[in-house]
Amino acid sequence: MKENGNKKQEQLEQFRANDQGKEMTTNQGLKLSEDEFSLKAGERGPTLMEDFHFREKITHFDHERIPERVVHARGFAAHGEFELYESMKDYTSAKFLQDPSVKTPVFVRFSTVAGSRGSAETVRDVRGFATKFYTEEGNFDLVGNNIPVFFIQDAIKFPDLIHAVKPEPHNEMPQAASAHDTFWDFVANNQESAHMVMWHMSDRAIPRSFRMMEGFGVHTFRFVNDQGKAHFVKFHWKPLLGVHSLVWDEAQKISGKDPDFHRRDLWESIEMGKYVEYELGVQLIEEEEEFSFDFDILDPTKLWPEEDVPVKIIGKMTLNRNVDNVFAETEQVAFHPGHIVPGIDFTNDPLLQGRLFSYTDTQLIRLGGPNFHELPINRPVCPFHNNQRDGYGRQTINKGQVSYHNNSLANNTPTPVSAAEGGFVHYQEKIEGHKVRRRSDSFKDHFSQATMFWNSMSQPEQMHIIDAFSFELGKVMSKSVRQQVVDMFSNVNAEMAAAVADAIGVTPPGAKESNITKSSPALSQLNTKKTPYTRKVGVIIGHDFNGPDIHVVLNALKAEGIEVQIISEKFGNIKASDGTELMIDQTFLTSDPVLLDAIYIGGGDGGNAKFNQDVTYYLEEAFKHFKTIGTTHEGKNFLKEKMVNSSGVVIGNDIHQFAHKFIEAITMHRHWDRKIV
Ligand code: HDE
Repeated sequence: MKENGNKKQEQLEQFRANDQGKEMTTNQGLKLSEDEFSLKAGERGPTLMEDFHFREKITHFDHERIPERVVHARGFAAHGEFELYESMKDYTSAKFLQDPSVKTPVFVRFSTVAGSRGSAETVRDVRGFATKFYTEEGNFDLVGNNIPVFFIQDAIKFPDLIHAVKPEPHNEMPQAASAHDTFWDFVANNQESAHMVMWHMSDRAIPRSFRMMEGFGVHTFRFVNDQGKAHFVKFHWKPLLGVHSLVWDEAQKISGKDPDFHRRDLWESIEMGKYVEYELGVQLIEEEEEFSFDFDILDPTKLWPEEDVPVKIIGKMTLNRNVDNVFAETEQVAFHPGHIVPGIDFTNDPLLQGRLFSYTDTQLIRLGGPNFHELPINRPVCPFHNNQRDGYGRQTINKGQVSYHNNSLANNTPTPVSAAEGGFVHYQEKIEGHKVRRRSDSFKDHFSQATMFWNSMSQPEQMHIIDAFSFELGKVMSKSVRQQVVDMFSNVNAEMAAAVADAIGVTPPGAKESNITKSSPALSQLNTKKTPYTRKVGVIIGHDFNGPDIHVVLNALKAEGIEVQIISEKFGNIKASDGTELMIDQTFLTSDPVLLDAIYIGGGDGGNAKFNQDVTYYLEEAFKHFKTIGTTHEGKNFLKEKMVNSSGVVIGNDIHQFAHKFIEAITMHRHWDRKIV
């Protein structure tokens, strides 16, 4: 990525340091002559207090850790740019949404919610999708998730939700998992969670990649144009690779084989120059239409079905640069839904209102004081001036004697300015009401959209939801909680609840007729974009493989941007029958079928029983996880009978035809109609 022209990168460049090839000094710049031995009174004597180098080094080390985020602790981030397709002038005065020729630098952090900073990444969880736009008018943070709704309707319940989902306090188990008593007890006793829980039990909660998931602002925001006219708006990120997920058995195994699976995938993509793209979409509702829906548009447990309120695609974000230092950038970045710019404003969504308090508050403990906005990653790219002063770690050297307003000694500057000059003016919504601790009746339908979500799922997606409930509730010790949950979800779909009840040994709820027949095809991942681009294929070969044929396949895969991993027994080169050689990228030991999207058994001779055993394991796992399998030459001999006529298993004679069909099958992501038992 070019530094030039990207204001954020130019700014960060001033803070980047390269220690390689340099002489070692203390933090005071004193050159050191020795870094291995502390200063002692005699070679075998005690360390001296005077050893400033030892003290500095150890003290710094002792203070290296900061508190992890109370939620979203495990995350990974990248830099990029946002470009607009068409001016949004009619809807918003936000400067970065006016001119399609302007590129806005962004920083995006993806995260899981429940796990601690070192937890595995492919757990069943919501994913955070937080974007900081460094605009000319200040930072705009779109702090969203990969699920468009939330568990609760009022921010005051957030500590309860998080206490319930985090490891239980008496034994700190289980890590990064909702499959335990307290989470499900919370669900059953806070039924507003029903819709979100359906998403949480669906494939959305185990994404194949950060690059293959949607992002949602969740709340309803406002766009306000330069005439002061407002629209309600919801934000969407749509990945250009489509929305794709893992299967649960695979996700669990990846947690052990590669706990860094998602960050590695993002990191490697960017390093390879296969930049990561999402389109930004907005759903817009006229102010006058606020009450025209059968749900309250301020209720964060509701989505706006795309078929009713279309998503207008307005721009594209490209992530094209990895961080230089995870702590300095990813860990220290401070997002806040309250970081907005003129032309964008809040609504009275009670969840959003509470978030506006929480995010600064949490940075104060996490980043150690009120000056976190001065950390390089958090600085806006436009100038900032006010009368705030001092505090831990203050970096700005504010000149002059005046730090108050109003004043005459500095001509009453810095000065607030009018809207015409770019000053932020809150949208003047008329508010009337009694001061109450209550929830509007319009927030009380907890099940209609949960049922709509269920109705929108394809058959395999519905099966995955039933399996997910059965797994999660199967881990719940309290039979009463299991029963309560099943009873609750019979309000979503009775058959689903009955299937779960059967799996977990509780009384099936009585049959209930739901009158909700609505579905939203946009919610099913079966209707998503499909492309083989950047998929990872394991190519398994033995000695004396057919060189020319394998090269036909490899070239065809690479031409589609598919990543190829040549796998065999040992590292080194492997010889084809024509004498050519291929370098092995991974061995059966270092790779694993769960880390790959598809397998190609290209033949050759392993020469021993271990090779056959390993190939069989790779095949069985790939088959079980509905992945594309290709075989040619001697590779065909490994196929079990159940695999031969199965969907997504491509068996080749003509090598060109095989390559074509194999890629077609990889494009499908998974072959759900395959019978795996
Ligand atoms: Fe957050 N959330 N949240 N949240 N959230 C935090 O802020 C909070 C909610 C989201 O990569 C914390 O800096 C409350 C919804 C993301 O750094 C904290 C409520 C959505 C991230 C906090 C919510 C989110 C956070 C912890 C209930 C989707 C990670 C560390 C009203 C729209 C950002 C931090 C990153 C992080 C509070 C609900 C998304 C404690 C009180 C809804 C992506 O401030």
